[in-house]
Amino acid sequence: MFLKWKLIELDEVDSTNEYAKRIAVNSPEGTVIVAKRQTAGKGRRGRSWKSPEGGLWLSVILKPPRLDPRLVFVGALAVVDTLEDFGIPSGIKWPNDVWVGGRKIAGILTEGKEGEYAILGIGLNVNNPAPEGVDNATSMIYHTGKELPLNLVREKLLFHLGKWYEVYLDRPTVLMDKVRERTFILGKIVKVEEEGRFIIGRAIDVLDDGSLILEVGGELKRILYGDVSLRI
Ligand code: BT5
Repeated sequence: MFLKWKLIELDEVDSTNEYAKRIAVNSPEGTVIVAKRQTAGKGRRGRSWKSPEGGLWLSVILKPPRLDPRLVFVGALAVVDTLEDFGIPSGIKWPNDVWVGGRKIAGILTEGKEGEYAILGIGLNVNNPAPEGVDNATSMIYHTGKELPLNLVREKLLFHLGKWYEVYLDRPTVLMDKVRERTFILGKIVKVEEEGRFIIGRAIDVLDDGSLILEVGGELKRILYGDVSLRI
């Protein structure tokens, strides 16, 4: 059974993830906070996420049985499927970006408190121009050539989120099969930043637990969490 969404629509907020965290304990699973603009949109590790009007900025409150790093892929696959609905081919840059034609169109930020809640935050550039001062960003409007009804994009995204969340809960290996299919870095030489160190190697696989396998100087190395850049 799909989640029942309960929407909280805001004109402006600091960050939908922060708002979601403030209300998570007392809110049902499936509560969605969506804002027209964020004044302090967040990426990972204190980075900022540019969130002008025209984009889709939302956070979903979930109550999974346990926190699991693979939740990020629920968001990434939902974005990929949504883009496909609008005729835009995309791929996942492990672990939390979605790219179109070599540029980042969406980012996912998961947070949570064990035993209490998980927050799945998604930022997708839709009608907003790719933000200035950000390398390699793109927006749906550049690929469709026309503005899209934001509500329709949101509806599609929530539909796919509900679908992939069920797969994540019931059949996580099926979720990971899809992630492997949609991850465009496999086979490529990448540079990964892991806890302040850079590792260069060939991306070989994504394991069922969500980790990335790199081949570095003939040896296999497992990366649990990191920032990947393509080395072209
Ligand atoms: C992410 O972090 O990609 C996760 C972004 C999650 C944003 C959503 S919006 C709704 C919810 N509420 C929040 O406050 N956050 C979530 P990371 O992998 O750390 O990437 C951050 C980097 O992406 C920045 O340092 C910029 O280089 C780039 N960036 C910032 N804004 C962007 C945008 N609108 N489009 C593309 N790239 C952007």
